[in-house]
Amino acid sequence: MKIKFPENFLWGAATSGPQSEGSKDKPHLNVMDKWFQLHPEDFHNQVGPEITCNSYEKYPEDIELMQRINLNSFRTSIQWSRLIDDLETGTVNQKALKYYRDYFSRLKKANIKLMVNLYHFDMPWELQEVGGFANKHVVDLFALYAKRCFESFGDLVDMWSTMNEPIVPVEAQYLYKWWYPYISDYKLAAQVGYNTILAHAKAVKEFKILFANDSKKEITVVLNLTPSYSKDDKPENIKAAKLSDEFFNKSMLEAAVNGRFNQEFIDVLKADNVLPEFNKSELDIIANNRIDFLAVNYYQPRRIQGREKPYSGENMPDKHFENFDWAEKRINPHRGWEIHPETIYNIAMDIKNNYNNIKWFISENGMGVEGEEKFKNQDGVIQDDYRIDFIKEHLYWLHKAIQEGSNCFGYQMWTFIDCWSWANSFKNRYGFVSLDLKTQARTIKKSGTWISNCIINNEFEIEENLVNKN
Ligand code: BGP
Repeated sequence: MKIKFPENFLWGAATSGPQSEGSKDKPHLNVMDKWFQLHPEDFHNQVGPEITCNSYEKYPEDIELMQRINLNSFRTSIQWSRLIDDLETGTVNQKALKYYRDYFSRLKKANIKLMVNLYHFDMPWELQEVGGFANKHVVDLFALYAKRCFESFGDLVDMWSTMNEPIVPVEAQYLYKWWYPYISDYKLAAQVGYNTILAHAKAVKEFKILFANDSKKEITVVLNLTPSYSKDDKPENIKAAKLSDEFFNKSMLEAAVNGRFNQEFIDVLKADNVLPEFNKSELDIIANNRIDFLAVNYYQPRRIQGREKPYSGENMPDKHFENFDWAEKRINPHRGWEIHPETIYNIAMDIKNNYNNIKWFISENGMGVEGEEKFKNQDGVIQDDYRIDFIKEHLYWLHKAIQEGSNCFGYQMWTFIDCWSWANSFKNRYGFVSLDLKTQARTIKKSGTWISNCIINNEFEIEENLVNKN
């Protein structure tokens, strides 16, 4: 069956500054750089973020590769810890300015639509030390940094995003101790979540002021949506799944799209005694500075039930729900994440029906695989047919949603060239292009060639066995 996409559909790939540039010439460390210095043993094979893909030096070559696989869009992020010399006054580092301007200009010349994100988990270390987004002064410094970015690159960037997955540091750094500084504190996490939304809204405010006379300039936030499915129809499980959605999806989605928080969510935070400190003028900033379009990272859903036994642990969101292991799930064993392509359709319909059919696109989707070298053919090209099937299945459901009126205008994969990741380093590879860590050589994978054909034709052929495979 042929699947055809609308004209001008954006096809691309996403990465981030801290995961692709390397740290050469940066005036500051960020929290991930420092975490590696303090605890290299936390990182897969003890590989840190100093080099990553060295896109700091190799970006001209990278852009040529993007052209070879016909990408018409690309996302990366500016590193706060690279661009700004004096974090308090927001003075711009001249080397960084030159680097990003050249990088972005070359993308423009190559006709690749550029989306630039401002924050991808990479809090400058000095600011992390004073609390990161737990500190409202840091919120203001973020808005200042955002303003510098808009001023410095406004002429080169097609689409802007304030942050990537703002709920993730709340979970990883302040609730579940996955990442440095390994805090588990529900009240603090709620404050960090709220302050992060405020930082986003203050950045949007700077954007709207600076570009008040240019209605073509648009800004978003990249949200990772992980819809919660209830184990069954029992009211206590449905309620638990709904609440899990409030915490991990709707909190950010409502604030970004509708400028508000759901009353049900506020009531739960109040009852749990963790309501963050806020004031009326901050709520006004959130209400008045909404996004122009939405960017969605989709990897996996959540499977949720009510607590089976009475909860006796610490005060945590988890007192209201727990994960359940769905026996029928398909899983990517390398990353441990469920593969459920149909969820992309459900997300699209939720946006259509409950978020004013706001225009949106998939800003990340992907499959991380360990040990891909074993799939190399004689020419050294990785035969990642599993990734091609993964993309086809997700695009099938996305296309169905578009046919049913979803306002989706693009699809970007995580990632372009295999990149470094938080704690996992280079364990799981996601790219259309493989990276040899010793030589830094880049080689297009089979999926890279596949996507280049898909982009040229704006369509692809899907086999019957991949349709409705869920
Ligand atoms: C997303 C992040 C990316 C990227 C990706 C893959 O949540 O935005 O930064 O890393 O997930 O995840 P991981 O690298 O942990 O496998």
